[in-house]
Amino acid sequence: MNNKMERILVIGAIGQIGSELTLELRKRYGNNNVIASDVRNSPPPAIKENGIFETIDVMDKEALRTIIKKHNIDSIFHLAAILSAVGEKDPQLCWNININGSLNVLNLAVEMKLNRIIIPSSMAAWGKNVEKENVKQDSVLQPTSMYGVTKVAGELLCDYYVSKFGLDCRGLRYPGIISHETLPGGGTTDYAVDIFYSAVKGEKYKCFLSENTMLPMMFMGDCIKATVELAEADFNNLIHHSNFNVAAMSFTPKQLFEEIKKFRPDFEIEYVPDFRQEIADSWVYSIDDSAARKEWNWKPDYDITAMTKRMLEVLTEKHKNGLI
Ligand code: VAH
Repeated sequence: MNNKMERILVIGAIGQIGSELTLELRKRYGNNNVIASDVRNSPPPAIKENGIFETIDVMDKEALRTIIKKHNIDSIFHLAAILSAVGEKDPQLCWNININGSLNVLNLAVEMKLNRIIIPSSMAAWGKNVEKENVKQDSVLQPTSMYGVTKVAGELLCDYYVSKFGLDCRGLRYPGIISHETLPGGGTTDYAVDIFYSAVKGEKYKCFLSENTMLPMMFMGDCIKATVELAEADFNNLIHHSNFNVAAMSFTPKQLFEEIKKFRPDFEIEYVPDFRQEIADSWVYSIDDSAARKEWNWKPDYDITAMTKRMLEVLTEKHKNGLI
């Protein structure tokens, strides 16, 4: 298996994770070796000005083939997906994009003999009949959201392509990701990002989850670190492939509110749960990531205090400069 990763395509490079992952990969592999792409033709300046951007619909297999050939791509990070909240409003769209988009990437990877494919999964892969605390790497997967169903199917597809075709395909189950660069789009954990924008603007935050909704979360710095470390790990050391548990912290909206209040004493919140409460209630409270720690030395850097401090620092500066 030739598993050099030198010419990289990021699909979904305008998204919350894809935009920051593209910048990190360009730092590590060179601006001209990391092609950013998205179905939207509106890359932020940081992406547009320091490398190549292509508009691609991952549902258009032939267009994707053309871009892979044009840029001599050998590895793909596929981050384009419909997330949980949007997915519950349009389950057919969620299935179609998340599954058929991934199938296009996997089939082209085999046909064009690509070296490495990264397709993330999510903590949404768990649902009923599973331990809520420290869910194990190989626990039962019975999600009740369409997004979660697509993540389980995606994990199984990736592992099938590893065993059937010898494809080097890897993935990790992201918790809710918190970041200050690109707003998330359509997730259930997005409250943990939105709340910081209200805090720095001095506005009361209306939280769409109840105060005691415990969920696993991760700061973007750790999300990028985990994604790159898994992508660069020696394939021969990996026992798992498509579905590594990764974790950093777990908290409730109330705990996050209390943490922010340490820095912003006047901050206020109200809890008005909406349809996303049912999705959040189907998810686990915390994750056992011992397999990732053992197989590729995973270790997070940010806890709730370090994350809160960093989010408030950056967003306060952006607010002062009229950027948000
Ligand atoms: C979502 N942020 O809320 C995503 C993520 C498990 C959470 O997959 O849908």
